Amino acid sequence: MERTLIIFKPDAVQRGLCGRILSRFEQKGLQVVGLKLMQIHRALAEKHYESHKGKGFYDGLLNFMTSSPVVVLALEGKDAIAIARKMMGATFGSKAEPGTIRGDFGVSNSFNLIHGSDSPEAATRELGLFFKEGELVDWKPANQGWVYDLSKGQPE
Ligand code: IDP
Ligand code: MG
Repeated sequence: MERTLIIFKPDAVQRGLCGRILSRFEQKGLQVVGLKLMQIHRALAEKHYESHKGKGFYDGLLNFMTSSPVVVLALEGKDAIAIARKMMGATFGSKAEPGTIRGDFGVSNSFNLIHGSDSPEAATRELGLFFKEGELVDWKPANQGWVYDLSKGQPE
């Protein structure tokens, strides 16, 4: 099982889309193991997006991400990182395919509703930035044996 960090960005919170976006992940079968509303402070935004430092959009991105509360989530599942990225769609709503979160809920070339870790290394790093030890909860969903085929001992 893999864990990924998801952020419902300020535009998703302000537009009242958190419930609908979360429902998509729940319906898919990804399990919520961490969830909170928070305001991202500048230093945390800088750390989170440090690989983009120096790019033209970097300052605007930091302003956007710190401008209003966000919801951060840790999602767990087999291949959760790639599955969540696929569900998010291409970076901007103007290009993202219909059926994806960005494709269905946005049109902007700047505000794009959601962040998702893009690799196992990024997920580990980002989960560590946004969740303290003890904030992630290990639990077994009652329907796990119907979300996955567990007959061989591994989720399939
Ligand atoms: P991703 O979120 O789809 O992985 P990245 O290219 O890694 O996209 O960029 C990180 C974030 O930086 C994007 O989600 C978006 O919020 C912002 N961003 C990227 N490119 C631009 C741009 O050209 N204008 C404004 N914001 C941008
Ligand atoms: Mg990225």
